[in-house]
Amino acid sequence: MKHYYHPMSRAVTTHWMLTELDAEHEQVVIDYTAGENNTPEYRAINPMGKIPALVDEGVVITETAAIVAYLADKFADKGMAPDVGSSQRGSYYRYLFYPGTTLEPMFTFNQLDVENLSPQSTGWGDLERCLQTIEQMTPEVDWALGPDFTAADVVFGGTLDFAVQFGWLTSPSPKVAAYVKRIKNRDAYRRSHDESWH
Ligand SMILES: N[C@@H](CCC(=O)N[C@@H](CS)C(=O)NCC(=O)O)C(=O)O
Repeated sequence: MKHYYHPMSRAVTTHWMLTELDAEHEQVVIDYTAGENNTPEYRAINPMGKIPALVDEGVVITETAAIVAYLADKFADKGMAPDVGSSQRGSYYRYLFYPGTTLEPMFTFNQLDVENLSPQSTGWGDLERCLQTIEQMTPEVDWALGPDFTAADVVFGGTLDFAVQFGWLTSPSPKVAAYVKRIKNRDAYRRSHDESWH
């Protein structure tokens, strides 16, 4: 597997997942600050010019959540995804999809301070609705799906961690702050993130 990565990017989340799994891979640093993501070679892998990307047996996987979910299934013996067909799998998908489809656009639009967006017609509603949902989805103790840490935490918890780190989420509730702290205390998190994140 080739993992296309940069330490100051969303690829830290996929790198963290690879570290949680102890998955053997080749790390290819793409310095997007120097335009290395815009070469024809890299655009052939991901026409979006975005990192992370994972190439496994000739198949390209892009999108952080898709890479994390793919790895959880590939290394199923590590127990980072609930069984297909189980009801927990439904909750799992919610944690996997919600951050990319709803939280990320909401945080982006919120930063841009765009006016006149109707929460009824935008898929991400608005900040207030998202904050209530984050609060409801954040576990009081342990992890998103219960006592076991799963890929749901890498995607959902990773997004909350990013949001706090980059000031998109300025006043996390005590419950959210405690969950992010539990995430940051994981050994694999600490091994995969620069000290400035710890
Ligand atoms: N939807 C993508 C977003 C990835 C993304 O935005 N990556 C940024 C770095 S965090 C990037 O590659 N930016 C370089 C560019 O767009 O030129 C995902 O979830 O993986």
